[in-house]
Amino acid sequence: MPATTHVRRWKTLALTTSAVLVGLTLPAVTATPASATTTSYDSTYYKNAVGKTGASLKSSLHTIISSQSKISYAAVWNALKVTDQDPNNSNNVILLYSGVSRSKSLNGGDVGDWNREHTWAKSHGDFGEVTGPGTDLHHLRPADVQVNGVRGNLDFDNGGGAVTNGGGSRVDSDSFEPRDADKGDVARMILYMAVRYDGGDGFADLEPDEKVNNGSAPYIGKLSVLKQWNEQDPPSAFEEKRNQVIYDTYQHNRNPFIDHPEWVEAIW
Ligand SMILES: [Ca+2]
Ligand SMILES: [Ca+2]
Repeated sequence: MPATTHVRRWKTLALTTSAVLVGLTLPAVTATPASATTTSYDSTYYKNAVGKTGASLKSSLHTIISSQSKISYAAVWNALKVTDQDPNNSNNVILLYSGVSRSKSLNGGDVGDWNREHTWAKSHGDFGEVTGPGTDLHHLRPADVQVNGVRGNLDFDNGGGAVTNGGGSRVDSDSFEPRDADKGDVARMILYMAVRYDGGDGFADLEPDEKVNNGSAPYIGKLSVLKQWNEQDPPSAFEEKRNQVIYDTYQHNRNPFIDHPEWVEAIW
């Protein structure tokens, strides 16, 4: 799909309002140029990236998002209780892959608990749990202990059998498919990691590729599927709020693909 489908709702409303005010016919959304995707950060946070494409855009975004605060792995527990709070129940968090709402107090390692899922599996590049990619909230999510175990370090692809209590997620011998509502989230988290970590800070250069069975290589596949998922499941209010909380409270950097999902196609 073209990037023009990603026009923000408020932008469409603004067009509607101005069109009504001057008595003109509302322009079709499909006629809006791709550059119409705008955020309030374009003239500030993203000012050195706006207008670029390809390797130049990726490089600019790397520089921008690498300026950040970092937290310890122990501190991730409490951070996730804020970033992933259930909008309808402040005692709970929403779990990745299953969509289940579960008590914040059930964080741990037992059956029925939730734990800290590394969407970019930590073995792919072997960055572990030291402060760095292993503690980067932009790809860490609460997940059910057992569902997290099923995902393991699998690459992402379509297909497989239903994951038990997985909310519609699927798994086979070499890949994991999140439920539909998490597909775009996963794609944007993986691609954030690829841009953020380029090998210059003592950690591996993380990159997406077209394979499954990447094992311990610093790659995650499949890129073509992640690109589809980014289009299929655009950023939700939950995902945008999470990005904002990480920016405001914890790391002071943003996931550019939540703000500008069309930048996925502009780079890859
Ligand atoms: Ca989503
Ligand atoms: Ca990289």
